[in-house]
Amino acid sequence: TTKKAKSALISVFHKDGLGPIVQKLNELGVTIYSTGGTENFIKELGINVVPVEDLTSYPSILGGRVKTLHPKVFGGILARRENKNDLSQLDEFEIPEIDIVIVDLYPFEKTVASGASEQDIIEKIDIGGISLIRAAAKNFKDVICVSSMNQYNEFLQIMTDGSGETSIEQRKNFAAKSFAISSHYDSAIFKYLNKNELAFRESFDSASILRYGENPHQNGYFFGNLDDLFEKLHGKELSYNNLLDVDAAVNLMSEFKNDAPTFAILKHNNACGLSQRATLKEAYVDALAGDPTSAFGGVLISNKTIDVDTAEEIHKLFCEVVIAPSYTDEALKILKGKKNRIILIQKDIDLPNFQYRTALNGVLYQEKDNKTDDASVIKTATILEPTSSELEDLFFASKICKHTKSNTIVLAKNKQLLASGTGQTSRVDALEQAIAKATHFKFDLTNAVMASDAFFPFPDCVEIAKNAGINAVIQPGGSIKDQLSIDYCNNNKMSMIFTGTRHFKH
Ligand code: 93A
Repeated sequence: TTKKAKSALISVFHKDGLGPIVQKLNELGVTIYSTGGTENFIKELGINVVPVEDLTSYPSILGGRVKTLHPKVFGGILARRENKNDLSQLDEFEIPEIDIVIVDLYPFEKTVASGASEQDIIEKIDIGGISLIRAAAKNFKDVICVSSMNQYNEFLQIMTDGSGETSIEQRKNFAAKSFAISSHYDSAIFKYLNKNELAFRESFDSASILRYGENPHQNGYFFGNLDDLFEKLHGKELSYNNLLDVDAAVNLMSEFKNDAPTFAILKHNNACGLSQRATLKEAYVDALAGDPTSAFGGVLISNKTIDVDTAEEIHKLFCEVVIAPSYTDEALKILKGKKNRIILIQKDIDLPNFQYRTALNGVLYQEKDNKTDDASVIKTATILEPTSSELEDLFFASKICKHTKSNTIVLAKNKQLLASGTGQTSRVDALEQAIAKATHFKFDLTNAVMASDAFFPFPDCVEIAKNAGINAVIQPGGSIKDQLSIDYCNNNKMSMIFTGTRHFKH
């Protein structure tokens, strides 16, 4: 189990401290293979060194990304010295045994800490070095692996004491250190690539005590830093329910961020009014018209600066929260006219791209639904194509649908939300709720469009829609009974497009 080393592969980022080791190995008659920079360093000490390129008969390529990744290198490290087949293959392919591997990895963490660019950081993800370490450590029965400059001294001592011989205990000990190095290294890369999520988790350290939870008899807290996202200009503290509504509002409005003036009114996390118009005032007025009853006590959000005309209209309404990218001075003065009204400036900062919620005795995590239906993904399922204005309304409705509790049906016309069915246990219920609401507020559904968050399992929805005057439909498609809905549309001069993407929101 004691091994006398015949050859070593040395590839190190930090060369300082390596001198005495190569002197020693040279004295012991060990053949040294090495990579570019390390090879130069050794040569300058006047010590014989074989470029790894001579071993592989390959140059270092891709700007150094591939220099040691070669069977001639890894074969010599991984061959089991007690295995006849392994040894005869080394013979066959003229691969020398490598008994010592010395690596010091690209300084990934230091590069991240230096504030380098992403591209520079990515280049500092060591691939060949980490592979050498893992291979040598795996084969600790025959190979000793030095996996960091911090181990140079200890290794030199072993070489000196044993005259080039190492014991199985020493090799196993270095193997364990090697995997500590490689796992730490990969964890650092993981942390870097997940920095947003980790920063999010750190924000849990700062909890704000809320007045109460969803109801006054429940305690409530918010873990996070709202100041990162909003500048609060006026009003009382945001409550637990306000926060949920504000979250729903900013996610919904993110769909319309760069569009014409758009205004949305939310209640219980769903849009009860939303419209897009030439001016923000018109957008507000037509959003309110969608459901003036529900708008009472709602959360309002705009994608544009709130001007005085819009503020005058908003001021007539009792609302909990107003959110906008900015406000004119005059508009702000008017909105501040109600003591408790919360006025927020939404900063131009991306929200986290993931969601957590508790479930049973654990936590659910998911990526956000980042897919927005647009012309690039749709397929017309019917003979009739939607007209271009219907198509615009279909996408408009589908964006609202995505941010409304399932099951949902959204009805829209001329960039105005007419009504939606929200959080129903059946799609038919959702549609009937939407039609009843639209009718209640005296909307004419002729030529309105319908969006559904998920496919229609039966043709009942398209039939009910048609009877209400709707001619164009957007839905994911994918039911085994799609054809029944398609046939109904084709027989009744309706157009229907499939998006292929379901937008459940529970
Ligand atoms: O870019 S790499 O991942 N590709 C490789 O094949 C490779 N082999 C060794 N980096 C690679 N290395 C690393 O190069 C070592 O871990 C060490 O940090 C560095 C030594 O390069 P040089 O000897 O040219 O200074």
